[in-house]
Amino acid sequence: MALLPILTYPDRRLHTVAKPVADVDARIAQLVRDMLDTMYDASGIGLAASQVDVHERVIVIDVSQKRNEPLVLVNPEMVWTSVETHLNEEGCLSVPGIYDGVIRHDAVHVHALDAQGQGRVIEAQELLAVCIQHEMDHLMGKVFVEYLSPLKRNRIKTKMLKAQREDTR
Ligand code: K1U
Ligand code: ZN
Repeated sequence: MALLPILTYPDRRLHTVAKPVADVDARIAQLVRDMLDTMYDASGIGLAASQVDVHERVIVIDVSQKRNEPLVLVNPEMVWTSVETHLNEEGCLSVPGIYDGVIRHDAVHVHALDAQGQGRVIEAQELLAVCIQHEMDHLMGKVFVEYLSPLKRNRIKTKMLKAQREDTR
């Protein structure tokens, strides 16, 4: 089992736009295994490759109660979003300890490849839909705090930097 270090906000590498995966090969299979290990170890429901400083379009998700239904999305493309939206409470493994409301589409449809390079269509609602939108934002270099007001975002930035300084003492 390999745990990958997770970048923490406001690390500028989190704002890198991820590139499409050219080949779903053994390197990607290993990255997916390591990302799943890292997500489960951190008690997250999702993780984007951008968060572990790999800037390629790879996401892992598991929103199941028993934490035994991993979903792997390589080169995901959002093909449909519902008109209906909701305010949802979100957290982020790159912004530990911060939770706030973000408006997301209630349902989304996504085309992606799985860890074997097979094409998949995912029709998602509720928490899975929220998580997919959050993770796809990471691939575009966007962290959920960027939806918050500049005042809140700056407070979060200051809090994160203080915590990081204290951690390195
Ligand atoms: O991308 C990440 O940093 C993972 C993130 C995913 C996510 C959580 C909540 C809403 C949208 C996306 C997390 O897993 S944060 C930790 C967590 O497990 C959690 C937090 C709030 C609600 C549900 C789960
Ligand atoms: Zn996140």
